Amino acid sequence: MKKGFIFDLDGVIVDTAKYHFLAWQNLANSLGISFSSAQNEQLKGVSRVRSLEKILEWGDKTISKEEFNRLMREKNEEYLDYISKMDTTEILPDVPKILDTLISKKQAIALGSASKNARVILEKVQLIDKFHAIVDGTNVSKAKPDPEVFLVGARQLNISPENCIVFEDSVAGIQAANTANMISIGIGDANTLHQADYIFKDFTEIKEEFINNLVSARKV
Ligand code: B16
Ligand code: MG
Repeated sequence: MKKGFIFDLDGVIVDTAKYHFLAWQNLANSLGISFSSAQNEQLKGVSRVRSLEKILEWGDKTISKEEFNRLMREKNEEYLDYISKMDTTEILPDVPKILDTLISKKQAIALGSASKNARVILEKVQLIDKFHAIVDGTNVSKAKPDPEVFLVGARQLNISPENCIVFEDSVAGIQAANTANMISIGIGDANTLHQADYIFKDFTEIKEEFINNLVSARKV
């Protein structure tokens, strides 16, 4: 049976959260706002606009629309500078292995990310050719936990949502997959991702038998 396997990017394929953190932290500090790694956790899977809104809320700051746009641009320029130096060593453990396993089983593979920089990152880590569809922050208007990004992914793969499986590291992403009526697989901390149908610390914990079961399973 052909299923649709949809992968989040940041936190699932690569750890770009560390670069978002550095860039947001510089921006926050320039405004006199402190920004911790715990706050950065809360920005995972959140769009760029909403991330800046949250930082300003935390710092109790109001700024003009022009300054907001300038800060967004500067943050992204710094982030792009970090990701321009990325290479295949930044791929998270066993990601190429699972992609190749799915390809060998003739499964459909999509990316479902909030990032507008997703294509550049996939090119830098040389994984772009493994994906049959790429849905990112440039294709969708509603942020996770809205299911739009995954539903568009399913449509592009031409697979019905209940035959799709989502790999996600964020709570909002798991909620989006569940709302889309897809099988949700949390990659990361079991307590944080308890709403997922299945949870693994990382892809090294996923055995081929599990993949085989997914290929033949239906969401109940
Ligand atoms: P950009 P994901 C998300 O990626 C990140 O987790 C989140 O921290 C970031 O703000 C968002 O992409 C937008 O990224 O500024 O590059 O458009 O986890 O959905 O792959
Ligand atoms: Mg993520």
